[in-house]
Amino acid sequence: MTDAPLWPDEFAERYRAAGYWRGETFGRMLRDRAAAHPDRTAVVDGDRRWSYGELDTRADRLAAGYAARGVRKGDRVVVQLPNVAEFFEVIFALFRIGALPVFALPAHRETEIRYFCEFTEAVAYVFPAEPVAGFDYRKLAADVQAQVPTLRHIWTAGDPDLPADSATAEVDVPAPGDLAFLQLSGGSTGVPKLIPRTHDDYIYSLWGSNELCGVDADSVYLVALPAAHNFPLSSPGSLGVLYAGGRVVMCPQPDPETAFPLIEKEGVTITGLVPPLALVWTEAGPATSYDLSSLDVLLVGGAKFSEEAARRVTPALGCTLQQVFGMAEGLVNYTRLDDPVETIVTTQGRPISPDDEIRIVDDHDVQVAPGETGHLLTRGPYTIRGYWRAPDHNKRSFTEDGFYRTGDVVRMTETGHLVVEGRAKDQINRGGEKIAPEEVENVILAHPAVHDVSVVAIPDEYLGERTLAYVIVRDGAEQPKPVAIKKHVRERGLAAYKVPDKVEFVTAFPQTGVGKVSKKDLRAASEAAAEPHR
Ligand code: J2J
Repeated sequence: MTDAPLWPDEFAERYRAAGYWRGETFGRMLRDRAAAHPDRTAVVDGDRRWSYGELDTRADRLAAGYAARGVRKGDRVVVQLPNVAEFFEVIFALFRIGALPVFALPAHRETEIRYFCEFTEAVAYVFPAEPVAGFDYRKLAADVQAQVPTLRHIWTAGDPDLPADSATAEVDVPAPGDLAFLQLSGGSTGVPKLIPRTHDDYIYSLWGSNELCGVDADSVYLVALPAAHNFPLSSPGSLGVLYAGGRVVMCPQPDPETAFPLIEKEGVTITGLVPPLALVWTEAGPATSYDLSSLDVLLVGGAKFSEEAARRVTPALGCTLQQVFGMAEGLVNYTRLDDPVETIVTTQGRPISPDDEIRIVDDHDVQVAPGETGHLLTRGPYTIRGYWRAPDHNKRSFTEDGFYRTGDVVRMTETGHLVVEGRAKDQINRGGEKIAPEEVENVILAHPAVHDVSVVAIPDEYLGERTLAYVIVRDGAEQPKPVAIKKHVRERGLAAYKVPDKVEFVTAFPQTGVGKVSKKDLRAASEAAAEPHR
């Protein structure tokens, strides 16, 4: 078994013949754009404006720097950067030499970063030079390096020692069918899974998205969500807009106070938000003194957007709403810009590609009747065939004929649009941020006073879901305060969004027939107990 199970030859040939896989690479793509329009602005970050020519030159210099320090094709490099221009310099430099960025999020802390470095046997970790939201990554970098023997280098973004001043190093350039990077899965297991994406397949998802989202060289995309997340990266995201020759504007924070002035100043035409942020923008829109008239399209996805909230977007912000239901594993669905309003506000869209195969099945993998609700399975030209180095898990997450089990419960309308009705995977979707209960449970279990724990979702008006940890205290131990459990999770080095919102102490969990904790019963109990809160 190879690290990354890719498409069987017959599929690869079909996707190439159909013109989905164009034989491009990210390194080549930037070079071509820079040659075609060197002076056009590619990236804006505060007062800094990098043209395509400048981004291309910077990526080349940094690529030479990485290569000169021994980073080679296929090596993994964990990249953890906020929404800054250097994000693109770093990833294009790595793409050029065929090294694989592993896309960490700025919120990740030591436990997650150490795991990514260890599991991928990363040779380098690239982190922010300056603290982000009060967190200094330098100590984390040093601590992780001390623990992970493969990690030869820790580099800040824009590291002044890095660009090679010698001639460009000889590099073994990647082929279109090679892996381009490892993206993170939302996860439903103890540790996050890594998603291997190739140049060919990801680039198809970019230009396929561009066509459906009206992105062209005049588009200006605001990166409001964390740049490394699959949604703002590729749906159509910063990389889609760079593919089209448009302009990418980095937004350090997604709140209206930060984003609205940037929309006015840069003439932003398109951006993407998770539902809780879309609600905040919708509330702030009508009263703002900033001119938002350039904004044509607001994409909302990552979690279910309620019909009621969806209806308010266009009146409040004056743009078209486009719902997007996507996943870092591949499949992305969009409502079409010219869909009837009723379709836009009540569905999560339909797939990018005519060759995205959709199966909706019951618990026994038998296809349900048209219009019925079931588990969504999918296969296609930009959906992975397996996670990276996870053969056992892959047997569960993929069918024998290569369909990915999304864990989402959906139905299909007569027009082929999907409506997300629920979820079968053990995952919590906290306003678009995905949490694997098992990962948090493992950390809480390490607390000396804890005998057992179960982390479940509770409904939340704003976030959709929040997290609740049910804790059983060890015999003879004193019951800790809820804040002590939260502090423990934080101190063990997990991202803040994984810290349980609520902690409750119980003496027993509901049991399933086979004697396991019944998450379903726990969830039902918590839903019944949840008071509407404001
Ligand atoms: C309900 N659930 C949704 C939606 C994602 C574009 C947009 C989003 C992601 C993303 C992405 C949903 N309604 N509109 O990668 O390119 C839930 C589903 C799905 C999971 C994937 C993109 N949009 N979801 O959110 O990998 O449960 O990708 O399987 O983070 O988010 O999460 P993720």
